[in-house]
Amino acid sequence: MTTINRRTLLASAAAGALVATSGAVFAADKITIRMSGPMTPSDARAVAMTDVFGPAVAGFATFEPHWNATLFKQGTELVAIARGNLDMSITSPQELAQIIPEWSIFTAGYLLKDAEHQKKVFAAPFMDAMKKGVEDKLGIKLLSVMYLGRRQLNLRQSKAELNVKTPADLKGIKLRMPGTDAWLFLGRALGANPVPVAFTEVYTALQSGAIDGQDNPLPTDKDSKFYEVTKQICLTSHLVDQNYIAFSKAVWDKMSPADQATLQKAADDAAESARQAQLKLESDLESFFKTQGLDVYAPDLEAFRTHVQGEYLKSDFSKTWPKGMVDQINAL
Ligand code: KDO
Repeated sequence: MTTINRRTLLASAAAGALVATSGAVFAADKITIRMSGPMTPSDARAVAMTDVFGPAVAGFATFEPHWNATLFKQGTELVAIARGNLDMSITSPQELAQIIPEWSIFTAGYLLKDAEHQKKVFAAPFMDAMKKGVEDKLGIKLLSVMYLGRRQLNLRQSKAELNVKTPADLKGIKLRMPGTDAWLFLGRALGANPVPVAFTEVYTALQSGAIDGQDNPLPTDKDSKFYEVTKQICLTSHLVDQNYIAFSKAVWDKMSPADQATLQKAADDAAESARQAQLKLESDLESFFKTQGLDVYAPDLEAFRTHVQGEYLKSDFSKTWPKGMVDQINAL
């Protein structure tokens, strides 16, 4: 697992900003938009990008997606866009927080409430300065928010072997988290021993026992077949997880206003389509996992919420959050 250090990221992003030319290839009248992400092609977000976004921009662009992190490793896409080597990705607040610490506000457990709340927060005026910061520092436009789902614990042990009621029950559990500081902190705040592993390696790590478990929303557990190599899902709902459709500002600035409007709408429509698909999957999947022999149950949610929120409030992360923003988020 490559550990990404904030100084390295900032340095390479700044260098990239100086030399940033368009990563997109401008043909006579069409551009090629290259996108990279770690999700599988059957993930609802990937399906929406392929079926909704691609056709909607086809009048002026060829959409060229690369799934399963085949073009860029998970977590390296932002710098690739900043350097002009990539045009688009689906990024996360955890990745943004590596470079711009205030984004860690959206990595805090038990803050956002649901998919609707996510949408309202993303559109709120107090987000303008946050988005502008990403444009100025990285040359990246965050076009739309994508709902990944409520993250749940998914462990190799059965409930009979490990009945998770409170964070104390996770002591010593090797919980895979993506390899950024904010993700690892979330793992610790849950009471576990976080281990950084790239998304594309998770299935094998569960299978071999290198890790005891991982956390992801139910649609991801199904799509990436984690249920084949685990025995329980504990419904902690500890993070209403969001991703953002990230687009190169250098490419955007070369487009006509009409094409910009079409691309913006395509991103919003793809995000909405994926959101509806994820929500439906989330409500259907509990029974599917039970039929696959997994224990699916809720822990003491109040114990998790109190513990996790307490850990964040006393952490260094919360010191970087824009003043008053937690209240503004809660008020929506
Ligand atoms: C993961 O690595 O667990 C994660 O769910 C983190 C998300 O922010 C996002 O990167 C996601 O992976 C990928 O899009 C793959 O689904």
